[in-house]
Amino acid sequence: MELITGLVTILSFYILIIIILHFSFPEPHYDWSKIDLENMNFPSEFSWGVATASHQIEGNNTNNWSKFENDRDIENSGLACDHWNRWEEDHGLLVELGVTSYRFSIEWSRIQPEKNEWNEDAIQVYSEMVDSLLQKGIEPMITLHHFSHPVWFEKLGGFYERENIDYFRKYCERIFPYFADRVSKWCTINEPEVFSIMGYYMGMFPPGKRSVRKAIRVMKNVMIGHGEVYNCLKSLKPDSHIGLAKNVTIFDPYRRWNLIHWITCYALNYIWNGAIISGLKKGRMFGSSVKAAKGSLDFIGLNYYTHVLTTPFLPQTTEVDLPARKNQQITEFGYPMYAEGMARAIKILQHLQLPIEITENGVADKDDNLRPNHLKRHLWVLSKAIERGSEIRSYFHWSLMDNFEWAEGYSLRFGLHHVDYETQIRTLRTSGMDYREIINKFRE
Ligand code: IFM
Repeated sequence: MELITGLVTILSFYILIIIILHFSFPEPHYDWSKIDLENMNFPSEFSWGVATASHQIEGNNTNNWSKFENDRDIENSGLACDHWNRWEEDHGLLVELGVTSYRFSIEWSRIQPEKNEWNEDAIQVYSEMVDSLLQKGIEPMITLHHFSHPVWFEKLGGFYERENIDYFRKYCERIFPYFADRVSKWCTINEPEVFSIMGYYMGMFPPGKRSVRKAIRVMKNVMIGHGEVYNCLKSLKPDSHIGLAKNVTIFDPYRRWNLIHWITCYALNYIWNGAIISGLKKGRMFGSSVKAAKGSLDFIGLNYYTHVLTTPFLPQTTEVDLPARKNQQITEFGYPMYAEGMARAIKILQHLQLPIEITENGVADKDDNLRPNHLKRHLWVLSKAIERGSEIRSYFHWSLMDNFEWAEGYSLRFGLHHVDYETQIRTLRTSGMDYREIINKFRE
């Protein structure tokens, strides 16, 4: 009898916890068939953009990534979109889309190919890019580190070694003055959590390590690096707007009645999102100090793609389909389309009490079947968040054109423009035309 009473008490307690969790952390799914996607509104000063990154489009880079591509049996980025030679033509694509801003990254390995070698010609090319954008009325946003860096820096241990942060800061300090009079928006680091976890835990990015301890150490160092660069650049030009691009992935328990799934969800959310937010807010992550990162932002960039349904048996690679809810559409990256999550990601970042820039959002979809709807759903969610009072200043679609998708190579196509890699011909997709129409409707 006592055993039964005990079991009933435990069960009731378990059910109570699950009920509390279920209602405290809902996982909304809209009935999109009842939503009028035309019903959106954006303020006239809202900034409309697209985003790219140097290693994914420029071609012929020699950096930690090209080395990794050669060392591992993965697709080579090679000529990519040959953007280094075709950037003027590509700026024409921006004009055709009607965007008002463009986020791109400067390739550290082009500027400082060796520890003691600086390439002024490369700086000049980026400088001409900035001029060309400004002449076209397009505001540049520059990312200083988007997954790639010089081979010499990687050989020294990259961000794994705390003392190497100095090299990154000195590099940023050196190039910033070339642009600071013309560029006011900067992202120091793109997706610190993706960079650390993919490179040091999943082993799918360079340097291909598989250790939780190493991933956490790198994440902390990257955040210290971000903070130091922020402080340094702000001292050079206090009115610049400097932030970082945070990939916010939403985590939901796969089975909402399973406490283990909730616990996994909580842990992953802390590792992926919470630790970085805590570093930026309190100067602490994973129980240790990252003091330089505290308060080191003028805006927070949001890169939003999906939600992950958690179980303790999560895949150790991105090359599999992740679990999804019934009726969810699965993107070619293997994760579901979940526009509702963008509102949740915005809420998470609001803890920082800063303006938000949507620095990335897009979908891998080679035939453009999903992208038009994907784009409109996310913009609709964004428009509602703005209506509710969120301070969101921009939207940068990922990406201007198909490009080298890191570990997935050229198999995934994220572009508003299709790229024929044989001929390098770019062709605007239907989703690109839709985006152009939306921009046109709301642009000042
Ligand atoms: O292509 C990447 C980008 O470099 C960083 N954010 C996610 C994109 C799509 O996977």
